[in-house]
Amino acid sequence: MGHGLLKSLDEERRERRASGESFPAVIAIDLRELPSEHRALCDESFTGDVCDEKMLERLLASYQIGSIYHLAALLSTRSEFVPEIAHGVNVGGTLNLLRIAAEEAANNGRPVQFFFPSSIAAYGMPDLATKTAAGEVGEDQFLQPHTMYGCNKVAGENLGNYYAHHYRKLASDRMEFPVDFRSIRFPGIISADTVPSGGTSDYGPEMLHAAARGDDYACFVRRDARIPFMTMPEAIDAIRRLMAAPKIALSRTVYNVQSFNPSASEFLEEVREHFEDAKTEFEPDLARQSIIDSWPAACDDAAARKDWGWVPTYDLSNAFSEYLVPRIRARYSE
Ligand code: AKB
Repeated sequence: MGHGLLKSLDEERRERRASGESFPAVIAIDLRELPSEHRALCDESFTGDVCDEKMLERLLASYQIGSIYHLAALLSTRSEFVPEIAHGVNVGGTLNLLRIAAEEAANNGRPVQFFFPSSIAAYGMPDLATKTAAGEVGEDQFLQPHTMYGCNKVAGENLGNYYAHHYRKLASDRMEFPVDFRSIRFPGIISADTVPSGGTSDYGPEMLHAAARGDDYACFVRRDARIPFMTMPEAIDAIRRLMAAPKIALSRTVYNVQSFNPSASEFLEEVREHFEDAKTEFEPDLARQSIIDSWPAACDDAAARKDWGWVPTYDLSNAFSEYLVPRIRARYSE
């Protein structure tokens, strides 16, 4: 997601600057040094850890910050092996950045925009019958997550809402609304360019990329497993669209989006439309399957459509034919 966002910001940055307009500097921070092609997409890049408060304070002292896009996280599967570490990164890191945003806003006298990628992991469907009956789940339903990652995402959303509306409520020198917090609960995301790791929705992209490579794939969910997905370009477009929306148009701080929600076997059928020899077998991992069963089959994204013009670019079929398969074939033919 970080690479896709840098690419999108860079496109606008070059366009605006070429026409003589100003565009804020883009500063990227990652745990590991950015590859050279990513460094070319931003004005400066640093290696650093969102849990390192001293590093963040040094950054605060070096730049005037207008917007923060906070993408650092341990995903759902990895977090279940190290839940306390996940809490430290996913919530501690988020809190550090929210504090930076609020202090910067107070320094400059204007709110700092803050994008927080939440997740369908924030939901906790109590059982399969309820999941099936619930259909499209709204943003304020079933918010009892079954994973540490989901708990962290709900905590991040609530912290963002606090910094946006209630920060230092009793302090006489408080600033009203220092952080313009905006969040999207992302479904599973499928990229043609990268294969994710550490997530539980990874079975979709893993299945597709394995088929494209001609590799065997043991799918760790049941054939009937169903959650919402979208493509990476749609996720990046949704972030940019939400962050560009006038604040007055936004009725909430956290939004659902989704593009398609196939079962795992429907997903495999689509894969085999393009890679007919795909050697995929279903070998459910019951523990990971229980995470998928706790996530909604579909999300109601009416608020995002109404408030800031979210519309999916693809359905399942044209996501494969127009984006995923052409890009993946090119990637594996290199
Ligand atoms: C995961 O699977 O953990 C993530 C997510 C759905 O937020 N991709």
